[in-house]
Order: sequence, then C-alpha cells, then structure tokens
Amino acid sequence: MAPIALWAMPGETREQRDERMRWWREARFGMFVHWGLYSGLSGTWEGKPVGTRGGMEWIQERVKADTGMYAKRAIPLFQPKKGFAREWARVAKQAGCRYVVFTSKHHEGFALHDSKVGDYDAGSVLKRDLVKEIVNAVRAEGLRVGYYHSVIDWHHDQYEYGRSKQLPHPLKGKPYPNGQRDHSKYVAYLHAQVDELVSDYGPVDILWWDYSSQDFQGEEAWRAFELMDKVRAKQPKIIMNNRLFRIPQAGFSGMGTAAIAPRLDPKYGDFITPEQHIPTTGMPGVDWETCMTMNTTWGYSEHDRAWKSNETLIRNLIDIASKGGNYLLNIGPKADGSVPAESVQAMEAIGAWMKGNGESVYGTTAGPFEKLAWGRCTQKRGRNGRTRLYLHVFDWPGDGKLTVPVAVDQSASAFLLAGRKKLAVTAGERGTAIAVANDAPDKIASVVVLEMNGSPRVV
Ligand code: FHN
Repeated sequence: MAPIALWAMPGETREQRDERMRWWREARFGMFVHWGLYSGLSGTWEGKPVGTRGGMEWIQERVKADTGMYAKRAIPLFQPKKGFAREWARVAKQAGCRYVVFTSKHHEGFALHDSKVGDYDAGSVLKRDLVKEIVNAVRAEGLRVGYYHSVIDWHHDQYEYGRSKQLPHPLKGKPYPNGQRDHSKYVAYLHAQVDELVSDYGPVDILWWDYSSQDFQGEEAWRAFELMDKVRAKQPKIIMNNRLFRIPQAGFSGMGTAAIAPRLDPKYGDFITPEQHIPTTGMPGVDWETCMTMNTTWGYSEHDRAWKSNETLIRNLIDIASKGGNYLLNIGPKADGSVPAESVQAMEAIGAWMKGNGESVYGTTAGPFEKLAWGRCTQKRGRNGRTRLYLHVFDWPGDGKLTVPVAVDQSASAFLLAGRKKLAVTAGERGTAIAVANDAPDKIASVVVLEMNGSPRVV
C-alpha cells in the first residue's frame, strides 16, 4: 500500500508542521527509559524469576497481582538514589542521543511526578518529584525531553478494564473488586494528570502515548482529541505519537507490535511507532520511529541476559536512518535509578561510533537505493546543489573497490568520513567504483562519502 500522509491537522499548514517536526526529523536518535515500581521487582516475584524474556514492566500483569498487593511488594524496593537522572542524561548525551523519552506513568499506574489529583505517585509516596529531577537533568545536557504516558492504568479504581478484550489488565476476566466502575472518572483523572505534566515542568518536546486497541481507543476510551488539544494548548510545539488510536488512518494494521500501516493522518498524531522491528522499506511522507529494547525487556530484569551486540545496535541505527526513520533505544534502570552496566557499555560503544560518523545519521534522509549488497545509505542535499551519499559499509570489499549503483559525472568526489581521507572515483554508466583500502576502517560500519552534483541517478 502506498504511504499516505495527509496534512489535515486543523489549524496547521504543511509548512508549519514541517517546521515543528524539523528538530525531530534531524535528531534521528533518542533514548527511551522505562522506570517505575516494576524496576525494583526486577523480574522477580515471591523470590522466583517471573521469566527470563519479555517485558518485566508487565510483572503485575504476569503475576496477576491486584494493585494493593503489588504496591505493598514494590514500593519498599523502589529507592531512587540522589542524582540518578544526571547519570541517565550523561549516558544519552555521550551516546549521541538528541532526545530522551521516559515513563511518566506506565501501565502499573504509578506516576513519577508530584501529582495533586492522586496519591499513587512519587510526590505522595516518596516525597520527591522524579519527573522534575529527570526533566531538569536531561535539559541540563542540552537534550530534548518527552514523556511516555500510559493511558492503560492497572491501579485506578474507575478504569473499566472490562471494556476491552484486547488491552491487558492483571484482573482481566474478573469482576471489578470495588463494584461497578465509571470509566469517565478515570479519563478525567488521566486528563488532569497529563495537564499537570504539560503545565508544571517547562517546555515538553514529545508526548509518547501508550497504548490503544482496536476494540478500545480514541474518543471512546480516552477522549483522545480533547486530550491532544489540551496538551497542544499548553505545549504548542509538542510532537505526539499515534497510540491514542489503533486504526489504519493512524498507522496501524492490527494489534501486533509490528502491525503498522505506512500511512498517517496527522490529526491522529505526528509519527507512527513500529516496535521491536524495522520496516523493510522507508515510508516516504510518513514520519516514523522504531522503538527497541537492548535485551528483551523494557523495564529492568535481573534475569534477562539476552543483550543485543553493539554491532546489532549500531547497524539498527544505520538501517533505520537509511529508511528515513528515528531510533528510540531503551534503557531499563534499576530501582535506585542506576543504569545496568551492559546498557552503559552499549551506549558508550554507540557514542564512540557516532563521534566519528554522526554526520551520516543526523539531518539525513533515506538513501535512494532499494537495497545494497554491502550495507546501507543515507543522504543529505547541500545548499550548493550537491548531494552527499553516506555509504555505510558493513561488508568491506576484499578487492579494494566499492561499487555503487549510481551514475555520476566527473565532478563527483569521495572520501572516508572518519578522517576525511580522499578516495579515487571511477564514474561509469553502469555505476560508480570507489577505490578503498583493503581493510575496513571500522569493523561494524565504515562510512564512505560520495558527493555529486544534483540528485543521485540510480542505475
Ligand atoms: O505494553 C507496553 C510495553 O510495556 C512497552 O512500554 C512498549 C514500548 O513501546 N509499549 C507497550 C507494548 O506495545
């Protein structure tokens, strides 16, 4: 299906929307943070591992605990250390992330800010405003900041979980423990807490809603359009994802995390959100962001050792950028806020690669090729009318010749991005050959820049 992007969001022209989206499209790389009461449970319940794979931020649902039992076990373990947020911000900054999105509230319902409309929050329970600490630390590193906010709520006693067969809840299938519920009271609470979050913490750059189902979404479930309007009234430049809805016009083809449709009407949000997978091709005209874990869980688990390699993480970043998307890579801090050593190491490795090659990711657009046998390609159009192709070589040519399926003229030039070493270019109607050294400068991805007049002509 051809991607369809409409510019129908009321009151905003396409040019105004492009301006609002500019920093996000140029950023390409953000850090996701899942942190809440589940982080203290660490994938363990009553002394036993709940599992070694899958999201342990769902532990309450996995053990089918009611909110009272869950809170009693989890709250004592959740002890954020002083300065935890500065560590997060430093990890993101040195990795080359341009923005941080963190869980202001996950499905468990525990809010990290000091809320005046509830008592299941950091202010009421810990006498701390953790959202303020995180937002200030992220901004102090010069990064953009956003909230992941769950509309699903496993704590609130008016949340009518019986209205959806598809959305999860620890008590699913059981009668409401406190008698009939009035979902509109939960929605009023949801709106009030979101209003606190977009009113009391300065500029907020992103609101990452999560999540709706085909049988319970949008107006019926969340009074979604009103909620988005309220947010925009307080934060006019904010960028929001598509997850208050679950319909094809909002970029969904079903319930699976990979069930996306390459289309988006901006009245449903600003970008679509493939999860744990990278679309096979780009989606011209549709803004999208792939979110991924570093192992298999979003929230911290002491049992999940399935860490992706640095090569996989870096090549995912490149693959996504080569298709015109953003990469939101997750860390799951421990109960005290400390970042697992494996995540720190991975982010440092990404940062080292980005230090020498970030130009080939930031501010680029999707490359012109459907597929390249040896790697990926991003591109940037210069003000001088010349185009730079950033050739990310995963499989370095053994014969010292990198062939690129593009026709160039004599004005074309090439160099290695890291170190800027000039490379000889042989132009030909059937493609271009670039003379490269026998050994790859970077075993994960070496970037060769091919610069030419005008737009690339693929052959
Ligand atoms: O259920 C959540 C899950 O815990 C996690 O937050 C992911 C991240 O995008 N979103 C939902 C699953 O799609």
